Amino acid sequence: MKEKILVTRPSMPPLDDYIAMIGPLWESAWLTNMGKMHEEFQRQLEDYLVVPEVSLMVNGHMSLEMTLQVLQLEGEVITTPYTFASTTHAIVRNGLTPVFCDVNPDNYTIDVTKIEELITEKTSAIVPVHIYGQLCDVNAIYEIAKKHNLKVVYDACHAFGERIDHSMICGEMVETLPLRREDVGENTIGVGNFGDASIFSFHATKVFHTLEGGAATFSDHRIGERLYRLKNFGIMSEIDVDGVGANAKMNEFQAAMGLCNLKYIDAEIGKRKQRIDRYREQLEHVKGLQLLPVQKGVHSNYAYFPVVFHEDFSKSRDEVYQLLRQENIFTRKYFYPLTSAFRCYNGLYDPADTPVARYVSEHVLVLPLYADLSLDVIDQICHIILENN
Ligand code: T4K
Repeated sequence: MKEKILVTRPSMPPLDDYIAMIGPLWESAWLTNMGKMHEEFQRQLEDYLVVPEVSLMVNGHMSLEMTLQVLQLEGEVITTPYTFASTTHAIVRNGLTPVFCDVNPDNYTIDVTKIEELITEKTSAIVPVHIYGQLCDVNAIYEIAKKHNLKVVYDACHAFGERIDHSMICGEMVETLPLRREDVGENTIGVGNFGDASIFSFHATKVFHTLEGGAATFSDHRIGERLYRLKNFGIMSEIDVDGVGANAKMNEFQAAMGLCNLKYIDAEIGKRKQRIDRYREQLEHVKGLQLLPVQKGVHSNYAYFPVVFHEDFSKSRDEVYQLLRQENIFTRKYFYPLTSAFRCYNGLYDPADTPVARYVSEHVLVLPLYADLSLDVIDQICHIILENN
């Protein structure tokens, strides 16, 4: 391949759209600290995600870190090690102890049958991850959290814009959700409505981006008020600071990019679907390859295309990685190593405690996927994978 193919490539709105959007910023000279673009983007996002409230942030990581702080958690937090560094770091940077639960072998989200055995009197919350946009078992997590009085913060960084059919959600939980009229009308629920809060990333590499950026969604207005202060150092007024906050604000240029990209998001998701369909046509039902399941009742955003190369496939994950690299195609081993195996946590956790997560991380490869990826390139990638199989 002459051209280098990377695992992803940000979708860019037409340049003229962005220039028109940021023009007023030169005139107003108001560049950050919750300006007009920020307000408008927040409003449009609440509509798009169909959630009661959005708090915009500088990135997904700070959205999680700040939200965990706002909830004033203590002690232990049950989460999974099969994720990006951010999820675990955000817990640790809040002075909390991550307790790693294994993932289920079908879609690599938290194994809800193993959560309860990890709960102790120190447990204050669960931080599940909708990994690759695969929705966790939100019904089971709701039941466990209610029974043990735990907070739930979903890392939904991969799940932007996803929706689930009402019929898939247990009746009792639906009654607790502060659903907006649009939700009921469309008979689907935006993924940001589950738990006490959900966190999204708008990093350049995501389905939807604001250069860098992120957000928390929630229904309790008090969370929004505290986030609003804490993302700006805890400043209440010129002379009053009431909270050990940080600087986690989204600036006006990020918000402007968000407003531009929001116009194209449905088309973006549609193109991703076409590309995933092309991969699936060739890789589905091949012995030794495991693709993500199509989740019943979930309106996917087609965020990633991971393949697990089992031992009975003709090539190992690392061989496929190398073969593709020789052809100028750069896949990624998301998510290897497990966060519990990171050098910075050396000796604290044992990856053997989460054997399914460890196995998946040692066998998974995320293949290139973005809206403008040519279908021919996908065919070539599949050819290289399947050659001599
Ligand atoms: N929770 C989860 C589950 C997450 O996956 C993430 C982020 C977070 C929380 C935290 O959200 P943020 O704080 O990041 O908003 C990338 C992204 O930087 C990261 O946002 C993402 N997850 C993670 C899965 O992927 P790296 O270390 O792989 O990034 P990098 O620079 O190697 O880029 C990946 C590929 O994208 C490269 O092949 C090049 C291409 N690329 C990258 C950039 C930055 C571009 O084509 N253009 C670009 O501007 O982490």
